[in-house]
Order: sequence, then C-alpha cells, then structure tokens
Amino acid sequence: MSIEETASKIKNMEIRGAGKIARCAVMALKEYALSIDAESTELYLKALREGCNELKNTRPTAISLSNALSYVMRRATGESIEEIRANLVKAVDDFVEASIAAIEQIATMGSHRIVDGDVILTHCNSTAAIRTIIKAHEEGKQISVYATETRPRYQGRITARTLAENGIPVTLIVDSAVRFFMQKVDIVIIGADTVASNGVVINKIGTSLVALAANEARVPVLVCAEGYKFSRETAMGRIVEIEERDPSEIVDVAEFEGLDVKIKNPVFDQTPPRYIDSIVTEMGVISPFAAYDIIKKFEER
Ligand code: RUB
Repeated sequence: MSIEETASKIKNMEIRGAGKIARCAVMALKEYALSIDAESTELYLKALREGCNELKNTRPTAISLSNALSYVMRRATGESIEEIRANLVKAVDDFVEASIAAIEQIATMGSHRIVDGDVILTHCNSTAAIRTIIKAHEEGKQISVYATETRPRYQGRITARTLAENGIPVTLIVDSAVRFFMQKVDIVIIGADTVASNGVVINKIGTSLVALAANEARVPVLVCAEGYKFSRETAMGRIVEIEERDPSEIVDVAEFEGLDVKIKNPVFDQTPPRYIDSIVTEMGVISPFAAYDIIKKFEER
C-alpha cells in the first residue's frame, strides 16, 4: 500500500490498534523506499522523511507509530541510495518480525498470570491482550471473558467475536456496566497505546474507569505492551497528546442543531500506575513504576 493510502486508512481507523498501525506504517515506508527515484542520497532521505511525517501525523496518541518509524529511519544510513534502501528494508523486516514475536512472548508470560477458572475483563481490542487470553485457553485453562463494547467505535465487538471464534465464552457488556460486573471478575487484561516513563498507561477511553473499578474490587489489572509502546519522550517532559475525534462518531450532530450542546470525543485516557498491577512486555513482567527500565533496555537493543 502507498503512504497516502496507508495514512488515510490509519486516520479513518480501517487500520487500527497501536501495534498494527506501527507495522503497517513501516511497511508502507518500505514500499515507498523501493519506489523513490532520487538524484542524490540527500534527496532520497528527504523524501523518506516526508513520507515518515505523513504517516506520523495520522494519529497522535500511540507512540508505537513514531517509535516504529524512528527505529527504521535511524537505520536508513549508507553511502549510496542502494545501501540506504537496503538498510531501511532490513530494518522494516526486522521490526515487523520482532513486533510479531513480541506479542507471542507477551502472551506466554501473560498467560502465566491467568489461572484455571478465571473470569477476565478486557476493554477495547488489543492484539497483545487478546493473544494472551487465547494462549491461556490453548493451555487448557477454563476461562471466560467480559468484553466491553467500547463506545463509540465498538472495537469490543471485534474482541468478542475473535475470542468466541477461538472457543472462549464471552459476555459483551456496555462500558457503563463495568462496575456492575467487576465483583465477578478475577483479572483485567488490557493493551496500551503508550506507556509513559512514570508508568502511566494511555489506552482506549474508559480504561482508567475500568482500572478504578478493578482497584475498588481488588481485581488486578494486567497491561500487555510491547517495548516500542514505551515513550522515551515522556522521560524528557513531553506530554502525551490525547486524540480527539469527530463528534459525529458519537451522535448525529444534526439532532442538536441550534442547541447549546457541546459534543466531545476524546478517544484515549490515562491510567495512573497505582491502579496497574503489572505490565507484561517481551522483556519481562514489570511493575508500572519500572517503565523507565524498559525505555532504557529497548534503546540498548
Ligand atoms: C485501540 C486500543 C488498544 C491499543 C493496544 O484503540 O486502545 O487497546 O491500541 O492494541 P484504537 P494492540 O481502536 O483507537 O486504535 O495490542 O493491538 O497494539
């Protein structure tokens, strides 16, 4: 897919989820790198950087997107266009392979936290969280899942379908029923778009309410997040921008025409580390307060 097509699909959420947008973006950059016809290495790199920016500007919250693009751009070096191109292609292939392997490593470690008979609650649609749940099921554990519908885009329906297709009993609930059902839940398992250096987890809007309800009911919250979702920028003071999408995703705005009604649609929120039990990464299971260690470890790779 071209850069433009990929950027547009990420923007309109045909491609979504922090991991998937990162993988699709670098794959689009690879296609572009193979097609650029430039007269010098400078012009070649300039074109790559422009392509990168177009992809980065699609969705602001998930650091996975810019971390993935930065990872491949840092490796796009060489004396000639051919060399730069070959290094970029290798970096993209390495990134995609490692990011898929990371999901499996997370699932293996995360499934150890799920015991036979567990009732799990998940929010939104996270590949890493879902794979962890399916892994526990494959290990023979009898589990069941509450999946929130996840307004306004209903990603929870995808989650419910995927889990059910894998033979896991699922109950789909409205987001506002989370506290109602929390007493029946043994563990909350969710994904992340960004993990800040202070352990704050940024994920789909409503995650912080889920975590609050879990905390009140003494239910542990497990976050499944690959190392490239940790934000080095936050260690340098950067605030994670919370994406606000069009009000029409919530309601037909014409219904309120002429009335003093504002419609707001922030699509992610921040969960403080004190409401999170552990974060499962491919580099190990950590306390959210150890997020900075993952940032350092990931950079050393
Ligand atoms: C998706 C979402 C997911 C994370 C992690 O939001 O919040 O929980 O992105 O997903 P959206 P994954 O639907 O707005 O992209 O584990 O697949 O990377």
